Amino acid sequence: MFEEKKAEWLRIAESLKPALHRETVRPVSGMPDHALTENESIVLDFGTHFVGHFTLKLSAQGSHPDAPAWLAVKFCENARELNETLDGYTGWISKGWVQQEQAHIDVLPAAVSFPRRYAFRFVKIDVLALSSKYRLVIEEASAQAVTAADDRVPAPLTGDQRDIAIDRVALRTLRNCMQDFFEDGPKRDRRLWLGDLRLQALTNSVTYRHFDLVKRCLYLFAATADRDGRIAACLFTEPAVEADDTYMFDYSLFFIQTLSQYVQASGDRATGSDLLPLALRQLALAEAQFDPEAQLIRDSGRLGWCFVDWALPLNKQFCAQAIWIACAQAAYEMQADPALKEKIRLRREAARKHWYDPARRLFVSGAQRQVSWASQVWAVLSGIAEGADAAACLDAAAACPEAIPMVTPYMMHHYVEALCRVGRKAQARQVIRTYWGGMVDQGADTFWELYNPDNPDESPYGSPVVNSFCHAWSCTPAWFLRSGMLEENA
Ligand code: RAM
Repeated sequence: MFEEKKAEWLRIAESLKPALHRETVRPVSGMPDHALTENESIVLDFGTHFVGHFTLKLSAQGSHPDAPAWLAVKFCENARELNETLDGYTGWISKGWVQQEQAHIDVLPAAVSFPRRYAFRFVKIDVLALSSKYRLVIEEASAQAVTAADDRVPAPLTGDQRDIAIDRVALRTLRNCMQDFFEDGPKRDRRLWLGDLRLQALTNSVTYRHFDLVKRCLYLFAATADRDGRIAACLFTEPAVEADDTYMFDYSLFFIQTLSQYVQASGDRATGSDLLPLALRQLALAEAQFDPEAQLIRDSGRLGWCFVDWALPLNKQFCAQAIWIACAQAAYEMQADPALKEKIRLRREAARKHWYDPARRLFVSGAQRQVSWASQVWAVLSGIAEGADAAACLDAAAACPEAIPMVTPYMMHHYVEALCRVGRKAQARQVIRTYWGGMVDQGADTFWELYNPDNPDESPYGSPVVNSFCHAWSCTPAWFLRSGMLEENA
């Protein structure tokens, strides 16, 4: 399916590969004022978060170097990482992501270019070995910082100082994830994920307005759909464009919303019509997950079958139904199909009937009738919760201590959107100031993948050492603050 289109879709995607803006940046502090001896350590501070390639210019002082200089170099997105170690790491994702290098420099003076592209503010250099006959001079440290974003495009935000500070960090987050495509995080996974793209595209539409980059990403997903037309949750572009073999119920469906938002924001109807059949195919494929009699989605025990949030105990059944409804609604708005409208109505009704707990005024999920914040948020965003029940279910989650909490800024984005939807604009603004503002208070230059104010070690991977601290899906305060969403009359 769509096989005959894919070569052309890939050609379009590749023709939109962006030219990167390059800038040479240097540390604002930490450059040593003396020659280093063995076992000394320094920390270079570049003043804010950058993504780029790092070079050291080194020379020797004393006798002619009679042994290599051996350095350990660690790149850290925030100060906390400076003291983290990989000793005893037992997490389930690769520790290969951690940005640590070792270099042996046989001949001095030398210009040493480090092999990877790094995401960092701080660079820690440990002198592991020299010899007693010479000392090491760091003549220069610099990085070639890269981004596809044009910093001149976003208008400055005016108004409240805390909002301005949050917006600045949100912009930096998005900008540093804008590379050859919209990466989820420039430290990890450096990949194009659909759930992240959707929120990046939204924020991009009111900030950098790099619509060609969004278009490129939509076509990358289109070109890598499988033989059934199913869109992968994420894809790689190196060494060649290829879908990951990870499929998530919600991420495939979000192709529809991402396409519809892109067409609305950019006015590019041609892309809308070109990709609409593939977008609608995601709805058709989702049918296999439904019980057609009950109009209810079947639950699945497969870990990660539907993402929603990184709260591991979260039951996804209710949210999956709600996300299907929200995406079907977006499809209906692109192409009014009465049969789809009726299906949406039936599925909203079925969800209310099976999962609403009228005594507690909230929605439950799964065989265990689990209560979570995520279910209430998606009940609102999908229109399953109607009228006064919508705000009431959000309040009910707050009043229910056993409700599974939200752990990612990604999920918090949906919560803020739900608050706006029920007219709680002041509360939505407050959540942004407290939650994202909480990261700013802790010195964030870019927003993090995970943030649980009650647990600084929150990580679904087994250790925060592999967490990403510049993560695409956290950039949406700039969208809330700039789109007018938070205005009382919007
Ligand atoms: C993680 C990444 C990515 C996200 C997926 C579901 O691997 O943080 O951003 O979209 O999970």
